[in-house]
Amino acid sequence: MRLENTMAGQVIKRHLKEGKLYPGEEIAICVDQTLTQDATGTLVYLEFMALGMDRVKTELSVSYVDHNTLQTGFENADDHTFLMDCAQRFKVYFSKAGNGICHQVHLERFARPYKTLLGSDSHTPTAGGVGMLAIGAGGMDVALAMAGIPFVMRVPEIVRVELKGKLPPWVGAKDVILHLLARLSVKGGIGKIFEYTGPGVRNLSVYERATICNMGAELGAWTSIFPSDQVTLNFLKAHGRERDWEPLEPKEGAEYQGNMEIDLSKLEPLIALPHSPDKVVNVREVEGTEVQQVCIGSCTNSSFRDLKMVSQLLRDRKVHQEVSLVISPGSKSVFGMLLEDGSIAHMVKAGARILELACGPCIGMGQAPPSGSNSLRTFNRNFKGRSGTEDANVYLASPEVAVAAALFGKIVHPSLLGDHPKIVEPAQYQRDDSLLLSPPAEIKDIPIRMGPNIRPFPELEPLPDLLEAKVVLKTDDNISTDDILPGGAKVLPFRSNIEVISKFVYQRLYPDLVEELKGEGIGIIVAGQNYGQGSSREHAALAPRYLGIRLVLAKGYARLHRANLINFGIVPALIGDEVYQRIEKNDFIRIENLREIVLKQDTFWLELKEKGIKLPCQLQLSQREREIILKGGILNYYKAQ
Ligand code: MIC
Ligand code: SF4
Repeated sequence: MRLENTMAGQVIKRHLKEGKLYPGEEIAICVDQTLTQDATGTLVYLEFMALGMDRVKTELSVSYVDHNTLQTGFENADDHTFLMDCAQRFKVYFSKAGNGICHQVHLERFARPYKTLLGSDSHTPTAGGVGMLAIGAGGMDVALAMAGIPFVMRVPEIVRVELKGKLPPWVGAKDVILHLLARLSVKGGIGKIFEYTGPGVRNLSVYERATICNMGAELGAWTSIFPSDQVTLNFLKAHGRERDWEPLEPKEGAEYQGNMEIDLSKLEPLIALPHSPDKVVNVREVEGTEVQQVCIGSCTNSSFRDLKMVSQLLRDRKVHQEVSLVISPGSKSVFGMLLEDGSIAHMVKAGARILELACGPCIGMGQAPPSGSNSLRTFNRNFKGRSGTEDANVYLASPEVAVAAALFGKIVHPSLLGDHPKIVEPAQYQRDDSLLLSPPAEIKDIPIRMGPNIRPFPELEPLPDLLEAKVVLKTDDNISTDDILPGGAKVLPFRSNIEVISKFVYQRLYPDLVEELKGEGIGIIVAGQNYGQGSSREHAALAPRYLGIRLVLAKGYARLHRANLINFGIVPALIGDEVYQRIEKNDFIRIENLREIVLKQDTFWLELKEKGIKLPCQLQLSQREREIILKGGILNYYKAQ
């Protein structure tokens, strides 16, 4: 299998530390760069300190503040100070609040072809737009990478997506990935890397490529990657970084485990309906649906091309009186250009509200839409409740569709706006580093300020040998980490305090769960397919673990959440549909010799005491993963070494 001739294979081969490049094999790769953002980052730095490290061992690490920027109390501000001190102490770049969204800033400022990037955020693959192998991971894995420990992964299947033709007017890169989501679903990319090739690639700018890679996360993929070609070189030049360029393309004889084709010229404007990014239909099918809010921005769609186009379309027009249009630019570089050429003025005059350069409404950090309203967003996720309003309906579409909806007050085909503006990318972007702190040249033993809400990483007990526990929860397919542990302005400020944040576990769907678990002391969760889809937030594993969850029985797992469960010593067992049907909430399960089972067995039996039945379940774990779970988590595992 000529995996090494694919683009992803070539990058992996150059970084391979252990194992063989064969699908399904466990390998370890060296990580050149890491990124963290504040909502996951505080825990990463607590973990990094718990590993006893004094500086990062990567070529480059960046700590971004972009999620928890609303400062309604001291918590978020204290987190920012803590992260700034950590960055100075451990030799890390620090991107202050207001500098932009991590993925967009990283793409412009640091991403490099042929390099590897591990980030504590699921949209880290955005950097695949320049031919980087960029992977989202749980914070603990990123802390280990910062400590110079190679990243352990299973070699994914590599799928080639051959692009032909050119996007027609009114169709954007967003439609390419929405089209793939419609074809493959939110589970379609699990265990896969998507590699984009073919003659259509050269018709896409780096930003458009990045949009496609960004939402590969919604397919559940490991990552997505584009070639590094002349377009990439021009992009790096425009950002003053041509020296970072290196070519990357598939070599002769590259073999793929899957092949797909997309004719870009045949695509039409698409839209994802509430409440899943794969509920995709043609915009025509929902024409006439009224909208009360339109949000433009996020790490998916806030490039110069996107925002310039939005401003051209808003120019001399007025936002519909029923609509609140909010725009959150993704980086200072793009924002600065748009300020200077007057684009922001056109937006403001049309009635748009310009927000801070941050994630903002995408993670429910403000701008919750009105009750029962329709909100159309250029973002990447529309899980129920994520916007901050439980009964709001969130639609996902391109900036073209978004701006048309803002002007007409309803979903319409964007061609109603007349001619599609022609946007020429600047030959030279501004570089504004006023909110970016470089790492100090020398190691300074500066004190790290830790506000009262920042609590040390909790101690985790090893796996018990006898597990007797109740099924405290039985859920459906596609439960997201937003369901397990919500984001939003009310919960996110507690990301540095596991004790407090654990009170919000499953708060929306199962508000009694936390109390019940407190009474039980220990518990088991039963789940359907694709359990834990969505974000990389390790809090969605650590907080349930803190409350006493030691075993999850699911029909299938999302990659990131599965890794996080293991990292915190929760057993991620697999069950078939028949077993799923037979287990109910409140069933009492007994497993003897659990340690022995986890160490050695691939199948074992669950005893449902009161029903007097035994049901089979499976463990698909590597030896390393088994040992991590036995120790009660990866931190204990590395400390023991
Ligand atoms: C998200 O989009 O859900 C987030 C917020 O960026 C998360 C990270 C987090 O929960 O902090 C992600 O995608 O990993
Ligand atoms: Fe931020 Fe939204 Fe992107 Fe997550 S998906 S990094 S919350 S902009």
